[in-house]
Amino acid sequence: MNRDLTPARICSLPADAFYIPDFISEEEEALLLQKVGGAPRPRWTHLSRRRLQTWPSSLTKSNTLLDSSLPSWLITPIIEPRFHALGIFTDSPHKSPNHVLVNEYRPGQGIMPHEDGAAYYPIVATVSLGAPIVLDIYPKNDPAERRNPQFRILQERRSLLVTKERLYSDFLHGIAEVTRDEDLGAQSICNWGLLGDPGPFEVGSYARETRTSLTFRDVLKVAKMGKTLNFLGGPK
Ligand SMILES: O=C(O)CCC(=O)C(=O)O
Repeated sequence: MNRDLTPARICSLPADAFYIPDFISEEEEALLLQKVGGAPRPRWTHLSRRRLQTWPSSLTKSNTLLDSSLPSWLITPIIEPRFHALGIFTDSPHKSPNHVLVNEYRPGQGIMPHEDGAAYYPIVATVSLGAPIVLDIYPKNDPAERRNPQFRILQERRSLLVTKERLYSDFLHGIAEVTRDEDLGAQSICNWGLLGDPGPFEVGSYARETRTSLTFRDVLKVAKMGKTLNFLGGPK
């Protein structure tokens, strides 16, 4: 896998991370933002520092996904044809993502350093919409280092970031709760050489605007509905 992703590899990171600017077009971005914005209100979970949609549904307490399709707007054109053409989920058990989290961050919002954990196959593909944001990467086993990220990845709007393997399992990731991302440049941003247009960031900072992410994952445990009904005492 990843033959076509080789030029997108973020070489200064431990295996493996890939960054592709302009992964989707402006029209596709506008349509995706319209679909996210048009989702019924109960789809949103309001957290203290961001809001979230979970597609097709939240996992059960035992980290199981009840088998159900993703909506078509999350499949085409991102998963099919682009992820499949790049072979992004070729090694994962279901050969395709079956779960998507939609996170929306307003200026000043973020997400604490965390790991995605054992519910998922260790690969995450993130499409950024609306505005850029910096993702911070921290070593997992060194709490003293939590204040200073070891690596910083700048995600432009419409870009794709794929993180997997060691970067998934041995590091934490988070987004700072700031209204400006600062200290930007070739020395501090590990994918600087892969940016589609570094121009707007060359002044060294930018003001945050509302940024939405679509994070595609493969949940390992999937329960077929029939089995779930049996479990719930439904028809045998
Ligand atoms: O919005 C992002 O890019 C990161 C989201 C994230 O860390 C997560 O969903 O676990």
